[in-house]
Amino acid sequence: MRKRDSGGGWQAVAYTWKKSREAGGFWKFWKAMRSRNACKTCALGMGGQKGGMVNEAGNFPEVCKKSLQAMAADMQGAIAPEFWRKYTVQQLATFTPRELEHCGRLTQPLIHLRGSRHYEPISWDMALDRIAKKLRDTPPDRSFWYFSGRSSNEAGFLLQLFARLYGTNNVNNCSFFCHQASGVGLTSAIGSGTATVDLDDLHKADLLFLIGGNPASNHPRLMTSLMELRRRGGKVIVINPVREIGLVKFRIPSDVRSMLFGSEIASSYLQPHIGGDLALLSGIAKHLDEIQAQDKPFLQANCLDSEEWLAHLRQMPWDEIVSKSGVSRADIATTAETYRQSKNTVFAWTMGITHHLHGVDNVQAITNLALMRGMVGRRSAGLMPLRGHSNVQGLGSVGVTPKLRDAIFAQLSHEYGLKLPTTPGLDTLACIEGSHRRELSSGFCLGGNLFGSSPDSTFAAEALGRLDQLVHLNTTLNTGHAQALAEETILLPVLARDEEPQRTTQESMFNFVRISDGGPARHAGPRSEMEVIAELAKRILGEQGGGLDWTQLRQASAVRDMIAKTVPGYGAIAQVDATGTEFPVAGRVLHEPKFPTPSGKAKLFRHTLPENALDADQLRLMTVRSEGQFNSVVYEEYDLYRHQDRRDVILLHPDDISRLGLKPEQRVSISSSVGKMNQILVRSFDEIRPGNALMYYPECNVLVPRDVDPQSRTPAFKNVAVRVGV
Ligand SMILES: Nc1nc2c(c(=O)[nH]1)N[C@H]1C(S)=C(S)[C@@H](COP(=O)(O)OP(=O)(O)OC[C@H]3O[C@@H](n4cnc5c(=O)[nH]c(N)nc54)[C@H](O)[C@@H]3O)O[C@H]1N2
Ligand SMILES: Nc1nc2c(c(=O)[nH]1)N[C@H]1C(S)=C(S)[C@@H](COP(=O)(O)OP(=O)(O)OC[C@H]3O[C@@H](n4cnc5c(=O)[nH]c(N)nc54)[C@H](O)[C@@H]3O)O[C@H]1N2
Ligand SMILES: [Mo]
Repeated sequence: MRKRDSGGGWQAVAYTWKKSREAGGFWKFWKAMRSRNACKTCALGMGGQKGGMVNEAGNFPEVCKKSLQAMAADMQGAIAPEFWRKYTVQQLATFTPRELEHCGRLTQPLIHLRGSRHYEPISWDMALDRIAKKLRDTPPDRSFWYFSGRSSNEAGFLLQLFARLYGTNNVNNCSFFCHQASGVGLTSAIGSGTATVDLDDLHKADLLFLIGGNPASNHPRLMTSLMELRRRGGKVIVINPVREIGLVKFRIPSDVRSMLFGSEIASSYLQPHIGGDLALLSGIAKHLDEIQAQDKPFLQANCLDSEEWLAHLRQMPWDEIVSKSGVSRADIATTAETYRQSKNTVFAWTMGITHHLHGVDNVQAITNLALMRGMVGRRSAGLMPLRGHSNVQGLGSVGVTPKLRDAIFAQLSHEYGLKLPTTPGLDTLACIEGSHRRELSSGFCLGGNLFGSSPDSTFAAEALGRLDQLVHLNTTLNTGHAQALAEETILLPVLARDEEPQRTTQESMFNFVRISDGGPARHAGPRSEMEVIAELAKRILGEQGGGLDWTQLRQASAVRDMIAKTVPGYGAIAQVDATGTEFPVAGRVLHEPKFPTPSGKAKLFRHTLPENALDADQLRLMTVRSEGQFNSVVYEEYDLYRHQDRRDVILLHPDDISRLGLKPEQRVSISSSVGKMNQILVRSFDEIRPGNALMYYPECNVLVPRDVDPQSRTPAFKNVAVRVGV
């Protein structure tokens, strides 16, 4: 493959044409992309009432490749009825994630019973009956309820409510594999778990720290904001062990100048070791303290524990900071100087920060650095976790967490008189582990690919395999449907967001609630998620419905009324039907230094730097996304910007290749404490910091151990010690 000098560009435009042909013609595709529905991919919050490809500030066109891929995937034909007779589950288990996604849309309910060779079609009525019967016979705390991040606020609210009325708090979403550390870290420091900025703040910043993320691939629309920031004279400091080409230079498809010449994105690029961020961030703060660049009045007036924190930094040895971060003292000083000169800094971060055993510490360290110069609690500056799924944040807001937030619990109990469980409930990995110990026997998944996303795939398959029943509501086939079969596995085909018969809502990472109008179903067969949930609730909770009328709750507007009355900041959702107006969640964006903590002040946290040393023959492995995938769904095998044409590769720095006596293109085995992958191709990759390695998720989840960050329960997907065997 020809090495590229930039991300984006004509290739992205040509891709639009290719996808539109696959989807049955340009106009059909264009209409689908422009329909009034929130974009299906990341949480930047495109689309909604102003029409597709429009951002929250009303700018058009905002195109990204992933949204095209997701749309084309939903516009696929149906999986033919013969398919299920033709392929055994054993054969399906050998399909790659890409092959499974391209089989087409799921349109009929299916069941697989242990011992049977095939999935069998089953009617909706029979499928729902079987699920209802099994759940009625199961003690509620032996069940778990997993949510991905693509479902609407309405479906999410309804399913968590049903699960609790049924009797369990084993309710969780993919956040425990994603941004949980951001939520926990931010809440501990500033009392609120989401971004403190809106799009307007981002557009006024003069410096952005981009830490542990690859938005050129994963949040492409952010690239326009970064280009504009540079054009108005601002700076972008990238912190990433990999020099991602799209973060060096990007060609924004909607901008002529950028398309022709490319836009420089990073003004400086720091390449720490994997896991070196905590040391690096502490080092930047230590340098600022040494040059007396902290905002003392702000710290005194608005923060707790700043003196203790500074004292802790002062005794932290520079040697330790430099060796653990992998960044030189001089580079740390230069970065601190750049930050000192900035008037309005925004800190953005993604999985390179959260996927660690010290993910919460990482997030607190970012917050410390921002507070140190008074960059939180005012306009044009602040904290911005770049969220994953298009509605993962909304699901968290409306109650998809094990323990229900006190405010929601109180409202549901008082306003509606509901009896809800008070147990702590289990997080995502705890549900997998409980299944393995046979303490859980029923699983219900609203979207996603729980098997494919979990660490230690061998263990995850065993665990899910021990369940009596596993139910999936999905749009397409994925690896979980073939490689993690329970005693009885049921697939229920559901409508995508833009096929819903009723309006739904989604919350973007800027805390802005977007409206999706829905649209005509593309296939007969799939049902609305809300309809399936309400029907099951009716069958399981019986006449009394746990105190609610589940026939009425099929109406999205009735669900929104409940959300308005119970979810903090969501009052305006009650007007969505009358006015069609999108709204910011109240109380989230922080433009005043009044923090929603018990004391009203923000808090600074002290950290010890984690050991990051390896044996001489070990490497630190990060498991990441390629340009051609959305999580466990692989659309294309190639990774355009890292110029890789296949996925069964390990990317190593040339120095490590020679140090370990390897050769590029050689086949090797990669082993960790939990698993081994054979026949992996060594690829020479100058862009990675020596000592570190890169492989593609989800295939390499067999190597990721189940150790989690004790504070957020998130696995260290980005820091796996591995050995290369020949
Ligand atoms: N196209 C596309 N878009 C997506 C997704 C997708 O799969 N495809 N997924 C969505 C979801 S759910 C999420 S959560 C986001 C994910 O968005 P990202 O977090 O950008 O995705 P990853 O591929 O996991 O990449 C993480 C980046 O972190 C860097 N990194 C790894 N380890 C470290 C470290 O220790 N320190 C630092 N500083 N950096 C490190 C890697 O080099 C890589 O550039 O994207 C969302 N958007
Ligand atoms: N090794 C490693 N593991 C990781 C990560 C990593 O970086 N490295 N990243 C982690 C992260 S950040 C995340 S968020 C998780 C992702 O975890 P999940 O959210 O569980 O997984 P996805 O792959 O996004 O789910 C894909 C499936 O969603 C279904 N789907 C698509 N649209 C819809 C819809 O509208 N409704 C319904 N009901 N279903 C739909 C499709 O059938 C598709 O097969 O993975 C985590 N696992
Ligand atoms: Mo994610």
